[in-house]
Amino acid sequence: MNWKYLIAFLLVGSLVLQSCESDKKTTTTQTKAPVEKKVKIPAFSADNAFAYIEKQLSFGPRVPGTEEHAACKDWLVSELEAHGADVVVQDFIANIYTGDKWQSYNIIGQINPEEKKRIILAAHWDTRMIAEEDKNKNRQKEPILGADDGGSGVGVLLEIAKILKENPIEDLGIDIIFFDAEDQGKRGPTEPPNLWCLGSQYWSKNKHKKGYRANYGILLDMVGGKNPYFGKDLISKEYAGVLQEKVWRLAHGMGYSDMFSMETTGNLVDDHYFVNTIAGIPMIDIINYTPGEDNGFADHWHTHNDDISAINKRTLKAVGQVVTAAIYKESGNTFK
Ligand code: AHN
Ligand code: ZN
Repeated sequence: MNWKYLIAFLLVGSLVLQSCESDKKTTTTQTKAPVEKKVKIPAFSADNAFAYIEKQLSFGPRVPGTEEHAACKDWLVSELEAHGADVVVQDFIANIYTGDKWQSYNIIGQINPEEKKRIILAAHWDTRMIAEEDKNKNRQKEPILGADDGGSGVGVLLEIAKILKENPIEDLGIDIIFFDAEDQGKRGPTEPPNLWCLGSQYWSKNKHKKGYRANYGILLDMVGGKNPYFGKDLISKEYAGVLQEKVWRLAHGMGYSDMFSMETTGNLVDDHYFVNTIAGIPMIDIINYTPGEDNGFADHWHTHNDDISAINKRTLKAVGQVVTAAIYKESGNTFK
């Protein structure tokens, strides 16, 4: 065979092959299942999460507009950056129901910022300006330390940021969002829900990046108390029911059925409510709430007993390990 024929033969052959491939492409465009990879799920350290809570408490109560709050913000930013996150601080003024206008900050730590497929892990980082549930009337006007209510979710997520630095994942972006001014709302059955969760409302209307999208989000709120009851709240069920189901099934498979209850709880207004309804991103809440009991929250809730003694390491471990497993399984496309 002479060279000219050989080259012509190869050219025609490759054209035929190419056309076959483009045929294949056009016929298999629907739901091509992503490749499943077995990923190792790193161990979550409850000791580290506990230390991150202690560190937050060392600043004092983190009420928006105070020095303690600003100092803790700087530390949170540096800690996320130390764990390799690309951090955006979103400044805003929180208009509190009292008429106060407080300087507030949403803190967003982006991991793999260029990845299209993204998951949000969120918690509020502010602490309540009053202790209206405290038995001691003289101290009800003082702000709380918020070890569980404020500290716990952040502590768990900082440990997850550390894990992500030490065990990098590919093909998946994570945004750790610390919402501010969640807990400065007005209590009462007739009060509008939008007096709460001012940071998540602000973020949902003004995302940190133009055109920002995430596949879904997981919110942690009061995830450090002893003997918690993590039931399925109805807001999560309505807007992100499939995800809620998957996370609760995962928790049961990991041996945490004593904390994660398959029962539904109630319509809990929390940061996830606004992310679901305003931003349109499905987000579930893992929150210690027992319906029908008094206010439904733990005994230390909105009291001065919400200090480090309210924190239980086994609870931190359960929540932290479940969320860690969810994201590593997601990165391996085996979260089902
Ligand atoms: C209300 O009490 C309206 N929502 C519960 C959200 C919350 C308060 N999370 C922590 N503190
Ligand atoms: Zn609270």
